[in-house]
Amino acid sequence: MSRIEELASVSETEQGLTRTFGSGAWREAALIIQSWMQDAGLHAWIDNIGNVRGLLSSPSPGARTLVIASHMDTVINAGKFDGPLGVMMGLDLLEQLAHNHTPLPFNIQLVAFSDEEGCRFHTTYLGSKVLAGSFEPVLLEKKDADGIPLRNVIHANGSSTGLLHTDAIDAAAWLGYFEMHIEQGPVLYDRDIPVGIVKAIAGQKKAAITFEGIAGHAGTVPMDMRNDALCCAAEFILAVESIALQYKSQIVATVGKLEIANAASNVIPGAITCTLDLRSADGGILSEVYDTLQRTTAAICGRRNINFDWTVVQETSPVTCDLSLSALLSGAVKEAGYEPLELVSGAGHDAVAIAAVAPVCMLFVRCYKGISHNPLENVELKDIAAALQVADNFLQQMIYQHNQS
Ligand code: HGY
Ligand code: MN
Ligand code: MN
Repeated sequence: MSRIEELASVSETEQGLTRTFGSGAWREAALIIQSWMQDAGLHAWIDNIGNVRGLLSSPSPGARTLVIASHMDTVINAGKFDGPLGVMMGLDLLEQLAHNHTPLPFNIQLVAFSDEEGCRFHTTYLGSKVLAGSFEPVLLEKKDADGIPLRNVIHANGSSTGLLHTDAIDAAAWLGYFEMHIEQGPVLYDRDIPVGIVKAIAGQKKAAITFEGIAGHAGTVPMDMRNDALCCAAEFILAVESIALQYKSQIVATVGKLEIANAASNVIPGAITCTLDLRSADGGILSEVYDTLQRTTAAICGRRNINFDWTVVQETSPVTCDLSLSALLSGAVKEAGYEPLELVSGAGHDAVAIAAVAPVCMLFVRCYKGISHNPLENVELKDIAAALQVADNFLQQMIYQHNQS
């Protein structure tokens, strides 16, 4: 918990916690985490995408690798547990294994991923994509709000974009992936259970939409002669809400960012850019709602004589967690004396990127009222202890099973 508090003080903003890819605070946090890994007896390094990596090696030649990970970057004005909690709990587990000199039948690598949230370059999983070997070089051209390409930020941190491919773990070398993370939802809190097993992670479709109208004088243009881009965007946003509501709990839809170009109180907005974030555990519903929204947007803009541009930012299919790892995790939950409750994650996680190359499993930890992406995010120490007990049971079971095979 003291490490969580220390990391929470490493922010690029005076007030609150914001730590985005490549910032000074992000670099400082990486070095702190690396030093903690070294003190715990792990071989630790920072790779070319900024992941902090700590390795406990098995004496067995050709041993495969179990990765225990979460992320060290945050959203804007974040809570202090989303990401860092999973890394710090993994550090505790490996610290114990190193301290006890537990002979490992497989390698265990702890990873603090450099960019899960994607707040700076609007594309998530940069760190986990490098580890999975699925990082697309075209991402290096992505620019932040100041027009700085990702490539430049990587170089400015002393890393080489040409070596990113060497930071991947070969597909054949993966044994599995285990992530501990706060639930970021209210189910565990409402059910009064400290931990949950993730059975699937929702798919996502993200888009950036620009509405082009005609800027004008707020005092002189009659209402029926306007091409007001903001009124058009407002109708779009309410359509997003009403269409998603028709699917009840099967989908969530959010317009989280909206920017008015050249905003002024006496100017009719001429250009608007906003984001769309659609999530569903059902890939069919996700596509159906996405297509409906595209058609609806065209109809609204047609009626209002507004041009629009729709750019896909990210699409990830729903991910199902590995059944045998999840069964082991479920046994570990029962062994710790808790009800093994399975949950679908509406939030995305680095496990999504890793699922392409390895079996993944996730353990959720209860958080206060499910609040997250908010400074009020909180986790009780007793729930961290419960989750660590479960995770230790899980690891001991994996070690036992591999020693038997
Ligand atoms: O947006 C998400 O689902 C995660 O917090 N990156
Ligand atoms: Mn997270
Ligand atoms: Mn998050």
